[in-house]
Amino acid sequence: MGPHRPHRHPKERRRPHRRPSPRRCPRAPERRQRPRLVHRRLLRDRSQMDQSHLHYPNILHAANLWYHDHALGLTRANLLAGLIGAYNIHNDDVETPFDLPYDKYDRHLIIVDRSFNVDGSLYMNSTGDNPTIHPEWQPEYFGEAIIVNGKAWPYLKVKRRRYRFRILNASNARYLHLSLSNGLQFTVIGSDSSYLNTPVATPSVLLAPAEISDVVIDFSQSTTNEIELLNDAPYPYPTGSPAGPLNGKVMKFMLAQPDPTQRDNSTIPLKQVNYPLPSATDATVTRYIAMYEYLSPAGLSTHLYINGKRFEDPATETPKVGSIELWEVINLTGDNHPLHIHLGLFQRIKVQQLVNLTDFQNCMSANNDAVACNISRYATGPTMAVPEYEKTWKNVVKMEPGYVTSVIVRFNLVDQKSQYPFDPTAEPGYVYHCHILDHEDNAMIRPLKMVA
Ligand SMILES: [Cu+2]
Repeated sequence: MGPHRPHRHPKERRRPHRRPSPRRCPRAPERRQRPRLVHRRLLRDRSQMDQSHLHYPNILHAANLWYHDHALGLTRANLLAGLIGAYNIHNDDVETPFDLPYDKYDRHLIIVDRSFNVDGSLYMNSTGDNPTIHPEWQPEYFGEAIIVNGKAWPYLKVKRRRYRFRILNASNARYLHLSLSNGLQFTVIGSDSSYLNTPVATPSVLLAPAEISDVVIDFSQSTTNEIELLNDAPYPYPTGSPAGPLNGKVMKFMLAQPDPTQRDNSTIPLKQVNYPLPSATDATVTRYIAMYEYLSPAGLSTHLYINGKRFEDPATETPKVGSIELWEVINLTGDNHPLHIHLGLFQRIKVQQLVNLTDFQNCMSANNDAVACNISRYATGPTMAVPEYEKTWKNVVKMEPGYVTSVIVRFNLVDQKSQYPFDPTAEPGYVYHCHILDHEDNAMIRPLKMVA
């Protein structure tokens, strides 16, 4: 959940300034009722370094988050360069009784894929697939090496006990389907934004870009001295190239010899939190959100839009503060997209395949209206189960290609069912977007305007 910048068109950003200054920040709107989340200040004395102050009231429930740059049209390059960080909200009252592994047994694993030049500098191809349309944009960045916490294919020495790992997929476009080479299970205790009501044991987790899995691994159960963390997600997901020998390996755990004197007092609580379950009957508004990808005559991607609209077109998603909505997300593209909604928290309740997809795509391309195109006639295919480890309030949710994904979106505080302690209707407002950074930049992103 990044800080929100005033809306600007990508092209505007590339227009050379008369007095170029890489440190220049946009001025903040006047300080009145606007959320403290976006409070910033620009020092006017150019001889000093410009500063920006962001105030986070941390009123969210206990949560695994991250923060990153969000420059419009340039997010993919800025995050690739490393402008990212993990961010936890901790609640002693809720979490201390859990007795989960803590301190040095509670680790962040921030996973990205990157390519490098021979001198070790980061490599990003800047030649566009359709250079006559866009000189430098490619639909997805995939790196050759897998990097964890800044190191390529690192190892971590661990004791034979429980560890907690907060695993973030901060890749631009790569999905990660993670498993352990000796078959050891993950016990998933939380996702991006929220604990699960009940922990879930699973041999693998699938993380789209920006998703987080909060897991416990019990190395005392290992029958081997080394365990590799593996990835077998195709790229692009789900029908791209299979992961190979380089990007199929993530890192290695090297286990210490058993030590009978060592005690592990940590636990995994059977019951964690008690957040409300998602229900379509709570929703007061239904929205249809269609994802489109546009191709050149040669079949190469030129850009992607949500609802066939540009980012700078007026906001069409205007939820009421405190409300709960049902969003029917219709993925008409060939790839999975991780949808991220700023401010709102959401989860999938149904993932249903579209039948006669080409007919429906043709109608949507011509009319861009799910109701007029009679979506209920097409949303009748088999359903796909939502993994148990994702059944909580999240800020990023995967959208299957050729499916309608029904999500319940909350615009209030999940744990208290109360409204925000700031005015979310204030400018500059919010956005929702695909969290494949290359898609978000061109231009799978739309404004989200909260109303009273
Ligand atoms: Cu996307």
